[in-house]
Amino acid sequence: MDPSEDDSVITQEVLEDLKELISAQDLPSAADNIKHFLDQQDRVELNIAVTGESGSGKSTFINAFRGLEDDVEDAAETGEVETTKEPKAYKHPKYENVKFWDLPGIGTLKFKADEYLKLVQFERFDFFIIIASDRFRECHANLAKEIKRMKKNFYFIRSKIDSSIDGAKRRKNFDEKKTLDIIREDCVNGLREIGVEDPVVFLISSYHLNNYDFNSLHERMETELPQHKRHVLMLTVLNITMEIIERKKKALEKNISRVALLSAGAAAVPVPGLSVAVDIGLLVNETQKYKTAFGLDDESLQKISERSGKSVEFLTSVMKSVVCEGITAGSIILLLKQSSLYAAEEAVEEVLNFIPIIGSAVAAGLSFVAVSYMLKKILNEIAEDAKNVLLASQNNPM
Ligand SMILES: Nc1nc2c(ncn2[C@@H]2O[C@H](COP(=O)(O)OP(=O)(O)OP(=O)(O)O)[C@@H](O)[C@H]2O)c(=O)[nH]1
Ligand SMILES: [Mg+2]
Repeated sequence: MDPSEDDSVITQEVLEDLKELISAQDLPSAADNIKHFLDQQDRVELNIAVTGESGSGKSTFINAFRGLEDDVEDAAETGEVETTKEPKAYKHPKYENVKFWDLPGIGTLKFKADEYLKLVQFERFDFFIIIASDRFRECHANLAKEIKRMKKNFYFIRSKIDSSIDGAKRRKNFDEKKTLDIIREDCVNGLREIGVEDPVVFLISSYHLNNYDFNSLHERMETELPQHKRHVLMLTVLNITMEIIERKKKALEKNISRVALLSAGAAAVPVPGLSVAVDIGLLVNETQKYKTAFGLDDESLQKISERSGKSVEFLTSVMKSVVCEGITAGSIILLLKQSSLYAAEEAVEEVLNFIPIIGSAVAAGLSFVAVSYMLKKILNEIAEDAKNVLLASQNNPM
């Protein structure tokens, strides 16, 4: 979609948001509460346990999820021989509160499932990922049963799907869909037998996360997490499919009303030449967050380049958003100038009904509308660029 088509930023939804954010408070108290909410959101922790038999691909999956190659510093060690003997936490490179816990392989332990879970201190995990690289076995059943008994959630992954497909290709009458169905059925039946209702099995290749079921796995994790943890899981995922980019955009969009109101709060400074007063630093920061979340910062582009074999210059050549060149107070003011032109009088008036502060009301109303408009436009453009970069990394020649 062309971002300019989406001018009507003051939708009913935004007004409802605003009503709720302000409720009976004055602007400074509402801004304080929002600041608290956003600070908390940045500090939310997520602890994801990855378990399964030794050699099933746990460490490789953790690296792939974090967008790291297996052989870089900070990557979880992987290999043909047993490598993970103690629970070890790996932080997400951009969101350090998100930790992936690489647990020892279940097959080699002499412990029973309940002892194993106690040993790894299961309470600290938000949920488990059980990885199986072959048939569904008793050790998977025991572990799944025990995790359920401990009232924790788990997701069952059948890994190394790329090599299963390669193997099946050698047979006559190879049919990819049939092969995948058979693999899935085996695990689904195993889980059903131990009493899991509607079992779901995710077929994954850590070498090609954008294929098979990674997207649905991530979507499912997101919907099943408590509300306050969803945002951070959404931010951490790599932009490897169009669906993920869209979901990420929706998650960031939810904060726009809050950030717009906060920017019109205590730290608002009048912008010369405009009848708005905003906290420019906050807006620079928020825009930078979009860029990082969509993997358009220098470091992420470098990694995409290494993974795809396409040069950084080629990847940046498909980016069109003005903020991709660099985000400064000056560039934000320029965008704000354009956005305040779009701030229709009726919209400002509607907003004013909710911002009951005499004196600065008009400026606050106008600022809210202009900032909301600007952030939405930037977010749309950056998400479009993320899609362009994704396509460029997959298809185009160098
Ligand atoms: N083809 C293919 N190979 C994989 C995949 N994931 C892992 N492997 C390979 O499987 C082997 C074991 O992977 P690891 O990630 O070390 O397995 P692990 O479960 O962490 O093993 P332990 O730490 O010993 O319990 C390595 O040689 C990986 O390269 C995958 O998606 N596809
Ligand atoms: Mg390992």
